[in-house]
Amino acid sequence: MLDLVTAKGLNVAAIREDFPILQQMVNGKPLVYLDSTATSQKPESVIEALDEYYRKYNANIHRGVYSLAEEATAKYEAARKKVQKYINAKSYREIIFTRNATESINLVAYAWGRQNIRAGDEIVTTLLEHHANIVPWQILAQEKDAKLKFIGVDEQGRLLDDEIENRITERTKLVAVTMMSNVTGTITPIKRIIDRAHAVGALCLVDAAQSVPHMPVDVQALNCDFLVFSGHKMLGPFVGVLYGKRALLEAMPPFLGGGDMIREVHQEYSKWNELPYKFEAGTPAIGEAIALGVAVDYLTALGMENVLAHDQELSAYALDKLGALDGLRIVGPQQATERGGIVAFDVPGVHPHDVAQILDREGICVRAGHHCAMPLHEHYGLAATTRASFYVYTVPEEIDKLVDMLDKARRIFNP
Ligand code: 7TS
Repeated sequence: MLDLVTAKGLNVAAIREDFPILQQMVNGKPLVYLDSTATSQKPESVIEALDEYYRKYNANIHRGVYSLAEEATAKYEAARKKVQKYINAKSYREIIFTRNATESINLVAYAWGRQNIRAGDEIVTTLLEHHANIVPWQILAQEKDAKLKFIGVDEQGRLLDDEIENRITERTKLVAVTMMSNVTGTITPIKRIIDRAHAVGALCLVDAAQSVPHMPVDVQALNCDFLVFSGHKMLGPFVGVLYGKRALLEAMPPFLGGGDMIREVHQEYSKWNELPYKFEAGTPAIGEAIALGVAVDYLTALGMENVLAHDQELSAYALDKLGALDGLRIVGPQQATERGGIVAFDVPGVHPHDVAQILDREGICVRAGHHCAMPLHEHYGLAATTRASFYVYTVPEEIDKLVDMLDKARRIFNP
């Protein structure tokens, strides 16, 4: 086996060998997958882990006393500890498996929000957010007669410093903010925002759906109160994670009621299970969580500093090449060091869906639309953009193919 990392960083040629999907042709052309922001591809080891669970020890957890169930339980709990270590949480009890980042945010909005938000309170979010980090707060604010406020962005998609200061006030109870935008790729000044939230006595929830897969994240260093992400964006299967500080999770009522989240059930009342099980009602995605542990192993072997450096190198390359195309408008920071491996743009005179369709004929996968960030697109006066995004298996030649085809598309539509 070739080394996945060398002194120069990621050995992308070797990494690509681990991803079976990348070996195929699409529409007669080699697959060029530039949509890892939506979901990442999976290495052989992750696919094998999922396959092995279903073939060899498929059983429900936490109940059986037979060997198969014990093996499934041990591996599920071992995966939790891998995730704990990966984000440097203090305790495995602070790691809750959910369906995805969206469900993790809703868990906090329902369980913490309904207990703690009152009329007149303020929740602060930003214009960079994915709908998953806006809509649950809108629903909560409407229900409680609270107010949802937005921190704005400058022309390069960076959060406005003065609004970080003056939108977060004594009335703020929660700040819900992304660590990396899924449209502009902006890396936000997350530590400063968390500190500002704490200075006014508010809590901070970090949407790490794009950052945990692409850069080092340490929840103790950040001192965030909640942090959410999705396994499927970080080489793993469809399972999500909620991190929460233990004292907060202990004080919160359950989100969903059912099996596994209880200690005792009587006709009149129930007693809740200890953490993290209090928030894992019903049978969880067992094989998926186990395979997420294997994805964490893979990313850890690569080194998250190396992953970020690779993404930013590709971003710099893409900004340079795309920037040379006449009239093309790139949204987000001009400096690759201020963003991750995500580049969204507008090709004047060509609808993003047409762009994506033309690219698809060449085997190139990009996203077209508002990327579940309508407020940001509205702010920029754009109905939609085309988005290319990169990950550990992306090579510069794929960006060259994208740029060549965009140039052709531009000339077809604007003769
Ligand atoms: N937060 C951010 C920043 C995201 O990018 C996404 C998904 C979510 C939350 C929600 O994650 P989920 O796993 O619960 O769906 N982003 C995208 C995207 O950009 N294209 O498809 C999904």
